[in-house]
Amino acid sequence: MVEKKAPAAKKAPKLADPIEASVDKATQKMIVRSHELGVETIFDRAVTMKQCNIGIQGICCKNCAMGPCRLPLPKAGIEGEDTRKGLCGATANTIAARNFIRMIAGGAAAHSDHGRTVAEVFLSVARGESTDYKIKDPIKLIQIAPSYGVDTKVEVDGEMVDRDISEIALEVAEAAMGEWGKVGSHTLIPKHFPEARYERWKKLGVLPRNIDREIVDIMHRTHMGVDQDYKNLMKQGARAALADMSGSWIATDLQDVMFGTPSPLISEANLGVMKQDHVNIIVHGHEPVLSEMIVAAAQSTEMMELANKVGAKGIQLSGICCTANEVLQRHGVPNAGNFLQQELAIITGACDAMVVDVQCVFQNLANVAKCFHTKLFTTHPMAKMEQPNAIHIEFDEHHAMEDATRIVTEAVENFKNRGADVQIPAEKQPQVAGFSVENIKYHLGGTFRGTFYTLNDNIINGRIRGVAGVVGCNNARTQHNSIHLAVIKELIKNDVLVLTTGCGGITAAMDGLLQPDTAAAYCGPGLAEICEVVGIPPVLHMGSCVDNTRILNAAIEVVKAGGMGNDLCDWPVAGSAPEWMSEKAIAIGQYVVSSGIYTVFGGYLPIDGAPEFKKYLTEGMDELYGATWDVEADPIKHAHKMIAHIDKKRAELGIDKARERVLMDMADRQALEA
Ligand code: SF4
Ligand code: MSK
Repeated sequence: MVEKKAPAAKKAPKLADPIEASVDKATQKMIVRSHELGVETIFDRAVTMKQCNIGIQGICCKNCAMGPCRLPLPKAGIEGEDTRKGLCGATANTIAARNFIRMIAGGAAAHSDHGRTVAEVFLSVARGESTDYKIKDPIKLIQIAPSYGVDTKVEVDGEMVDRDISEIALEVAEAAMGEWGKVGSHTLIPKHFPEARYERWKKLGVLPRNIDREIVDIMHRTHMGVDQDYKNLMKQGARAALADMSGSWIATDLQDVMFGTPSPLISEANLGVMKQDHVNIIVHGHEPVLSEMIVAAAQSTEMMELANKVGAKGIQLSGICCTANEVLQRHGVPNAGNFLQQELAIITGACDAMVVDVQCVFQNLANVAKCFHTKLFTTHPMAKMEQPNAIHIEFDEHHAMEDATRIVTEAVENFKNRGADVQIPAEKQPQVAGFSVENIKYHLGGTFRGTFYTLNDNIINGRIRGVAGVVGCNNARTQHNSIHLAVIKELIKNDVLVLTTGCGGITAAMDGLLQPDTAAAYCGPGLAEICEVVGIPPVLHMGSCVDNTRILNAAIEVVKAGGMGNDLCDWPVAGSAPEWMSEKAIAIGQYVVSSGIYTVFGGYLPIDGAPEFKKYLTEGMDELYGATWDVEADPIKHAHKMIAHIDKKRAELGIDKARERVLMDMADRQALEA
C-alpha cells in the first residue's frame, strides 16, 4: 500500500520588521498590532513582493502588443555602442524617455484635474449655484485677478472705482476654466515668473499651449511609432510639467480664495491625535472641496449632540495625505499620519469613518476596513471601490453640506459599533503649519512693507546659507520617514531653511521639526538665530502637493526682492523628494527643474537602463534650463549634494565670503573681540 504523504505545512507569510519598516514609534507599534491581528499591510507586502529589475531601470516598453519589450540591462561602457532595442527598434533612450514623460502626463493629469475640479466649484460659487461655499478671501481674489486678465476697477463718471467682487469672481472663474482648453496662446501662470525665465521658456518652445493639450500630446507622441528622439520627448515632458504647474497654481489660488489663505496655526501630528472617547473621522486624498464641508458639518451643534447621544465626548476629525494638509493649513485639523500610515489608522480600531476622495488611496484600505467596524466612504465619481467594501456617497458641490452631513451622521452612528479592543498609539507632536507666501512676507516685513527682502538679506549675510524645498511622498521600499528626516536635519544643521509640503510636511511634523523651539536643537547658528528672532520653525510647512506652487512662488518673490540674480537658477536654492513614489512627484520634479532649480530625488529614478538619457537629465538639461535632475539614495550625501549646489550659487553671486564669517563659533568670536 502506498503511504499518503502528509500535506506540506503552509509557510507562514513573511512579515515586515517594524523597526526596519519605519523610524516612527507609532508606526512601529501599529505594525506589531497588525501582525497580532493578522491584518496585512503595505509594509508586509513590500517584504514579499520584489520590484522588477528591468522596470526600475526604465527600459521595459509595453506601448504595443508586440511587447512588452524588456531590454537587457546596460553593460558598463555601453555609451555610443548601445545596440539594445525593442521589436520596433526603439532604443533604451527612447523607451526610458517615453516612460518618463508618461509619468509626467500621469502626474500632470492628477494635479491639473484637481485644479479643474476646484475651478468648476469656484465657477459654480461665482454663478451663485453653490451656496454652501463663500469667497472667504476677497483680498486674494483682488490680488490674483489681474494675472487672470481680470480688471478689479472700472471707470464710472471719469473715476476708477472698485468692481463688484462677484463680477470679478465670475470673470476669474471663467478665465481659469479657459486654461484647460484655450486656443492660440499660452497658459497664463508662467507669466508670474521672472522675465528671464519666461523668455527662456519661450525660446525653448516649452510654454504650455493649454493644460489638457500637453497631456494628450504626451499620450500621442509616446504611442507606438511616433516620437523617437529622447530630447524631443523631454521637451514635451517639460511643456507638460509646466502645464501641471499651471493647473496646480490655479488650484492653490482658487482654494485660497474660497476656503481662505492659510496663516500659521498650531495643531498636532501622528496617530496619537485620534481620541478613544470621540467619534474619529479621517479625511484622506487630495481635493479639499468635500473635506471643507466635512469640517463644517463635524463642528455643527446638530452633529455634536448626535455624538453625545451615541456616547461619544465629541467628534475628532483628522487627516491623511494631502487632504489632511488642506484642512490642517486652514482649520488646524490635525494630521493622523502620512501616506504609509493609512491602513494603520484603521488598525487602531478607533476609526469610525475614513472618507476618501482622489489620489494616493490604497485599494487595500477596503480589506483592512472589513476587519474592523470602520466605514469607508468613497466620494468621487472617478474613484470608486468595489461594493460592498466601501460606501459610495457621491459628492456634488450643489448640495455640498447635505452630502457632508450625511457622511458625518453615518460616522457618528457607527461609533457604537466599535470593538472593545482599541489601541491608539500615544505618539503625537505639536506643530505650527500654514505658511503661505502672503504670510511669510508678513512675518518677514510686517503688514505695511511685506517683502522677502529680509530673507534675501539674511541669505546675503550668510546666516541663512540657502533655501531647500523638501517635499513629497513616502515609499514602502525605503524605511518610512527616515530619509526625509535625515535630509531635513542635515540641511537645517547646515543653515539651510527648509520649505516643505505633502507627506514630507507631515513627516517633519510627526518628528517635532515644525516647532519654533526645535531650531535651537537642530539648526546651525545662523538659521537658529533667524528662527528665534522671527519666531518661525526651521521647516515651514506650506501645504499640499498642489501647493508646491507656493514654494515656487516664494522662490519668485526672492528674485523679485533683489540681490539674488535675475532668475530662479541664479540664487542658492535646491529641491528634493527623498522618498518619492508618485507620478505626480516626477511631474513636480520636472517643473521645478524646468524653472531653474536643481532637484535631487531619493531612492531611484527609472533611468539607469538608458545611460545616455540619464546623462541628459542629470547634466544636459543644465544648458537648457540652468538646472538638472539628480538622484541620491543616501540621505546625508543627498543633503550635501544640495548644499554643494547652494554653495556654488553663493559663489556665483559673490556672497560666499559672508558665509565664511557665520561659520565662526563663540570661541572664534571671543578671540576676535579680544
Ligand atoms: Fe516593443 Fe516597440 Fe511595441 Fe514598445 S513600441 S512594446 S519597444 S515593439
Ligand atoms: S499625498 S502624492 S503620497 S506627497 Fe499628496 Fe503624499 Fe505623495 Fe500622495
